[in-house]
Amino acid sequence: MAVETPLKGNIGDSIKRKEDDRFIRGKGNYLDDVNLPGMLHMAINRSPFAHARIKSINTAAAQAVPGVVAVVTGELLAQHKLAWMPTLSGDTQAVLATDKVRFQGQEVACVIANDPYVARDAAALIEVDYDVLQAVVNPQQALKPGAPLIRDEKEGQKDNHIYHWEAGDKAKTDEAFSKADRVVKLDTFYPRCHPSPLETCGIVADVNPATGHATLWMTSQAPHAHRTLFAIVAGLPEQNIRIISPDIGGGFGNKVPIYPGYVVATAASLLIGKPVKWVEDRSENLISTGFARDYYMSGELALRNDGRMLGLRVKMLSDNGAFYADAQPTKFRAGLFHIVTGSYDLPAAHVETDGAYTNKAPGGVAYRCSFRVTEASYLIERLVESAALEMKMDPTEIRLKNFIQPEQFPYMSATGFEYDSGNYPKAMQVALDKLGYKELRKEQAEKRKKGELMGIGVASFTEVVGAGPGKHYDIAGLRMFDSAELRVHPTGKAILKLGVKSQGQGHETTFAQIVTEELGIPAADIEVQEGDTDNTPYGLGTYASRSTPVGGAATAMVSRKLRDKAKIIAAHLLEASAADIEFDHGKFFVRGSPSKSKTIQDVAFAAYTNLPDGLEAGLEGVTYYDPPNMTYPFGTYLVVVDIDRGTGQVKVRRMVAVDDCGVRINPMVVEGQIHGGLTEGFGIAFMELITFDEEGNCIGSNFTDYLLPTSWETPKFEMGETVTPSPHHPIGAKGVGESATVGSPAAYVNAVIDAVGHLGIRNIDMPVTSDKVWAALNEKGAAE
Ligand code: MCN
Ligand code: CUM
Repeated sequence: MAVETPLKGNIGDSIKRKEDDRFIRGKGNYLDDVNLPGMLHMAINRSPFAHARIKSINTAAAQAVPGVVAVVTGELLAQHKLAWMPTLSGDTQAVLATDKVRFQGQEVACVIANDPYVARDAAALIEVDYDVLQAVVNPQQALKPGAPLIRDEKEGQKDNHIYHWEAGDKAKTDEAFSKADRVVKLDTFYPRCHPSPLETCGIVADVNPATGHATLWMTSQAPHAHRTLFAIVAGLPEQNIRIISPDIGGGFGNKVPIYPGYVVATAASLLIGKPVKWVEDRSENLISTGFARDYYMSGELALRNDGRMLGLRVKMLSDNGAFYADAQPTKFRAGLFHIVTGSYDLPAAHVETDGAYTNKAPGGVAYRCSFRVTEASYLIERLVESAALEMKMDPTEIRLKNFIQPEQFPYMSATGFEYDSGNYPKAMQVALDKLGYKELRKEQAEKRKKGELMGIGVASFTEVVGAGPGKHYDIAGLRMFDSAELRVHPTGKAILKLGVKSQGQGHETTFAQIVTEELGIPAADIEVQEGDTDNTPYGLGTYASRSTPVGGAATAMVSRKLRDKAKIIAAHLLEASAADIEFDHGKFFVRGSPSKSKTIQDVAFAAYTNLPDGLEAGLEGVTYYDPPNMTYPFGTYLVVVDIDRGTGQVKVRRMVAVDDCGVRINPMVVEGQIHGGLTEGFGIAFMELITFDEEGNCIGSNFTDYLLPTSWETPKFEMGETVTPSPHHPIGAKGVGESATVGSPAAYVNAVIDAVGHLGIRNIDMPVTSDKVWAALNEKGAAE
């Protein structure tokens, strides 16, 4: 019987995820698992109103509850200059409201008690006297003259407008439109949805009154950046702050912002001198933490009669809620909406965007999105679908006609982005073959004759992930590079420390694999550490699928640094010159004689025991990597749906997803990322919605109103791949963590429109629920 040799964990090996061992045994260490002696608990009193002036706050009843240690109000925080804090986009946000509440669920006061339930009960006893004001619940309403002013505390703020921003070339775009045979227009809305990680947000703040050291266990996707911001906001010396991000039960962007609860718990621990824990419940997470989208988009595509695209014009209006708190580079106010030209060779484009304050929770960019790429991708893919429909072209044909061609890379887009590499026609072909596209079109035609509704949706998305370079990208002024520190111990085992932070993406496995490939140490012998600011090198954290493009590149580079030193040591051991040493998968040998070799383990031991004269001991190093460009993963997604004319119910019959994220480090992990993203895309397209009534009451504040897909609803996915390496990444990898959430919603919606387009239905906004589909059919006299 053949014995299977276990995979060493080189690039391309689908080894099992190391971290899952502790997760599936229930041995993970999540925020709520952190318990310290003498720890107190915090609960938050939140506003029931979306917009109201605070007349008075009476804390007496709460204070009188046995077990309550303190009640913190905005007034108390104001004495320490902590009632307001800066947001990641340079605005300010109330930590605890002092003047007004500006969204339902806003933090008003906090109770600190010796028991979490006592804290909750007491928080409910805080009496707040409100003067209710008119609420503004959408950005169109917010920008009307005479709309209630939400941010009246901001000096110089006379209305609810936040920013106006443009990209591309207006004159050139206008010219393209004037020469066009036809213009196709689409107005669409990408509704507010929520990342909804399984684990909500929380903190255990432990400020030592004797030393002044603050240890903060925090659900943070970016612990280093958060530490710097804490140092600046709280005025604490940065070396006295240690942020530890323990195991994270999903982030999806929700754990990028700094939330008021973190700040109050830290302040409370500082004032009381005891550790304070705060953990949100599900509704608190849904109503007050970083949401996603809420974007109104209007696109126009200028075309020639043969289907060639000439220009793109886009206007967007973004609902940012009461505080402008998107995490996004300061240079790009609307994030990476620039790549709205997608996979197409568009000679001209002009993008305009405005942001408005409303009486809704702040946030806006979170949820597998790379700073608004999701909305951009949705718009262009829906717009191309509309064009195909109006021009009676096959949606694959119009795409093939306009794709940026493989030989055009590196490609400079009309809005000034340099796409690194791609082969769009190939990804589409692989997807079409896998689906059996032609046959299905025939089936569709047959069905249509019988009055049955079947649709095939196409989306050929390109996204952009992996911020920096630092000269173009920053968060709150901090340049976006990332880092890796590698220590190889005498026995040849290693510890890799990273500036990024996994929330479930499998970093402990995949980053070890990069070292395995570069140095030959088996992945099982490499411990990956992240998320502790005292013990990992500075980095900007994990979001925008930047870990592999940036942290992964840093890992490869630090491994190569160590390899160069290892060659000098190997030369010493082999009594040769370092220039003659070759390396192949963990073995060093003199060029031409591979039989006499030293392993990386031999070399590691020698690094501490037997060094050539003059060489420093040890085998360790650190690399800070500032990428020359971002990476541009892409793919084609195809969806087949059947629609019931009696109920409007949409059934996803098939979903084929072909992704290209360059070189795959661990194909199984990549597929897992895509599965998750396709599921989220499905939820966004068909189920998830956070909406608000006229008074600003949040509808969608729990999982019976806000519908996440379970295994019952989720379709089966058929996956395929192409590999177009990134030319500037040391191992050719592009990010993949967001691709499927970015690319799939348009594919699902396009499938629905493909099924009903012949009836004259051009658009149904997400979530495409059966009642909306039925109503659209009914309007055209096509419902049963
Ligand atoms: N990978 C690979 N080969 C590639 C690209 C990636 O093997 N060519 C592996 C990576 O090494 C890593 C994983 O795939 O283990 C995702 O890598 P990457 O695309 O670099 O994304 P990040 O690690 O930076 O993760 C961030 C991304 C984002 S922005 C969101 S939001 C999101 C996502 O990842 N949140 C997630 N996927 C998630 N998955 C889980 N389980 N939980 C989340 O909160
Ligand atoms: Cu924008 S969600 Mo992810 O980039 O953490």
